[in-house]
Amino acid sequence: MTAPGASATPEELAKACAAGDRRAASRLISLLESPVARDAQAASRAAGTLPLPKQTIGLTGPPGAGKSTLLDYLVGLERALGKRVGVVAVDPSSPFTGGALLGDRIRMSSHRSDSGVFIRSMGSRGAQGGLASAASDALRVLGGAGFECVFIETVGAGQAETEVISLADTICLAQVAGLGDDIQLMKMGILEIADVFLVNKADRPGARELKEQIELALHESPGETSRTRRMLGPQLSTQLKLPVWTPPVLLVSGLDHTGGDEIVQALTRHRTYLDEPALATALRRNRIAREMVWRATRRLSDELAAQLAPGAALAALADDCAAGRISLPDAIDRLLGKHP
Ligand SMILES: Nc1nc2c(ncn2[C@@H]2O[C@H](COP(=O)(O)OP(=O)(O)OP(=O)(O)O)[C@@H](O)[C@H]2O)c(=O)[nH]1
Ligand SMILES: [Mg+2]
Repeated sequence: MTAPGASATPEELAKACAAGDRRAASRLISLLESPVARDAQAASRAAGTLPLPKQTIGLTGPPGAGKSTLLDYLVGLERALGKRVGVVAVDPSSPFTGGALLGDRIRMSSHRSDSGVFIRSMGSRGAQGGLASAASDALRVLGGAGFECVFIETVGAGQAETEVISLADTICLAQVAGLGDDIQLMKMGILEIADVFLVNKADRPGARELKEQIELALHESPGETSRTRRMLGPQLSTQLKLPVWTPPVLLVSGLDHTGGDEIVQALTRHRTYLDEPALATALRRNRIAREMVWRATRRLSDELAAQLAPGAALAALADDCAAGRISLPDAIDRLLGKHP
């Protein structure tokens, strides 16, 4: 098959992806991030026909926790198992687009020349749906292009990052000693987001203590900490006889290359856990349904924001409200056309 030309449509690019053309994959992802709504939408539709990767692994954690360094190491280990590996590094604060995150580039440079590895940074919000939608579509592009194991790196802060990380089948949370205390961990609600805990920079003081703190917190945590169970809800979990998943807490160092085999083992174990057929079906449905809801919500909210743009009608309502002629809830009803 000849490579698609410069004027190739998103459908042609998607077809070329499915035939394993990585340049087409790269171009389709750029289109997903396009500020031109029409292009981004067309790319999203074309990407939507491609399959998700067999395994998507989210890696999140505070800035500087060593995520990219760890990924560089993990990519090598997964490659050694013969898998084709993708990495999508999502950084909403990045002013760059198109894989130009300097740090990620340098840290993962050891895989740059490997055609079995695809590394991509995404920072642009694009024209529609936001970063999480573009990242989700990018996962399909990579799945379509034959990358069976795809990592998503993100700093776990705002709404967009939460959506991005929830796209992963398995979530790893990297923590390092010295950034905050166990209380801090609990406050952040981190016990509930991860399937696997990575206490990174094991070469530094305090790592072992942090591992013990997390294990203790998991042990003492009231109620259900399993992400899968929370995602499916108690009723469906009981129906599916969902076994308990106790998140492993692993001491690792991306820099020293220690603990990687344990990570790969934990990822495989979690994959096997999720692959039980009835559970896999329920999770697939749940994931797509959740994504449909947040994408639809986003679309409605964008449409509404455009409709409600400041204008004479809004100003008049605000004046009425300020003068006490109408209450704020009534003014909002009227703004939304819910009042005659
Ligand atoms: N001592 C030690 N330092 C490490 C280790 N892993 C990474 N670092 C260092 O920590 C710093 C941050 O590493 P990154 O891999 O960029 O961390 P990150 O979590 O990807 O950072 P952001 O993407 O900016 O959130 C770098 O200076 C690394 O060299 C480790 O295992 N031990
Ligand atoms: Mg990084």
